[in-house]
Amino acid sequence: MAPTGVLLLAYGSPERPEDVEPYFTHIRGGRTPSAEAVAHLRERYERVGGGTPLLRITQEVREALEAELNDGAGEPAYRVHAGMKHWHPFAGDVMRGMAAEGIRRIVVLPLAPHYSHISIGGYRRIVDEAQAALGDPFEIRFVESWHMEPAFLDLVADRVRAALPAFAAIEPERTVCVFTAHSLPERIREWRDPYESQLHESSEAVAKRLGLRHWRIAWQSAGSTGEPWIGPDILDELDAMKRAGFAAVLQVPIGFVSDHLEILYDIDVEAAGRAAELGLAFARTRLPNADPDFVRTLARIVTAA
Ligand code: FEC
Repeated sequence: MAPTGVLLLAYGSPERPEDVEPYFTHIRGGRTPSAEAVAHLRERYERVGGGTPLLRITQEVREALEAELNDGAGEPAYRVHAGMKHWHPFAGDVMRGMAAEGIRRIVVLPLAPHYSHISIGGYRRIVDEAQAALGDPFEIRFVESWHMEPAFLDLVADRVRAALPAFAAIEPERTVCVFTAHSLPERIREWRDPYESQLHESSEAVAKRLGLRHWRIAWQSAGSTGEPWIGPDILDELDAMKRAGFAAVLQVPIGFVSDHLEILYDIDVEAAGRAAELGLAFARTRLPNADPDFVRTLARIVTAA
């Protein structure tokens, strides 16, 4: 019997400076962004070393997940692939390769825990289009969200426990955890998108596991598209936490699972910079990346699907 295919999906990242414009144009659905916007994005990639490790980490996860899923099996029961939304290797091309390999059943797992019609719905549309273009080769199980997977919540709680000792010199009463996810345009509320409530649910579940007294939710990485985006933005929330008398802030980017631009620039440069200006002690939790506990979590999600 042909192995079951697993298709991991991630956002995609430009590999070279000259990729930034076509990548950004792809994100914008084919509309070319202004030269200033492209230059500003290129600068952010330069600030984090010329590129981000998103593709490398996703490939490490792919490899480790395949090993985890086939552990102990004689004939491999699973073949894991990784495809991207906005850059190479594009998910549709990866699906073509999986069909050519003879794979007929696939579990599609976006590497983002919370569902939104814009984000995960976008992954779904790409998969459906490729499936139709290839002549319906696959039986598909698409995992829409996994924000309440207990192993994921335990993992995030562990990352918080590991980070809090950085604030050992500050009274616990003056320390606050702020859970963040990528902001989205406010218009998602018009179609009762579950994205905001899912972020609240998962953050609350982690806070409960830890018995946190002080925790909040904020949004990060909002785009400049000329429409309102969901707030409060983390940068404004840092001001608010300072005014509320907190001395230390631990940012927990629970909406992301890998080091990439929204972590390495938006948190490590921008948010950390704002916290320093405000005189707040600041740290963030380590991302799951290709850590063994995360790979085991993904394996549980795949086998359940
Ligand atoms: O490391 C990298 O190179 C890629 C980092 C990256 C990740 C990511 C994840 C999400 N995004 C989400 C929503 C939006 C919406 C727009 C938007 C725009 C950008 C731009 C860059 C970018 N995103 Fe992203 N996103 C990453 C990178 N994102 C670069 C373009 C410049 C900018 O606005 O900063 C607005 C589209 C538009 O302009 O019309 C909406 C969501 C996620 C989390 C889920 C996921 O990972 O798929 C939601 C990683």
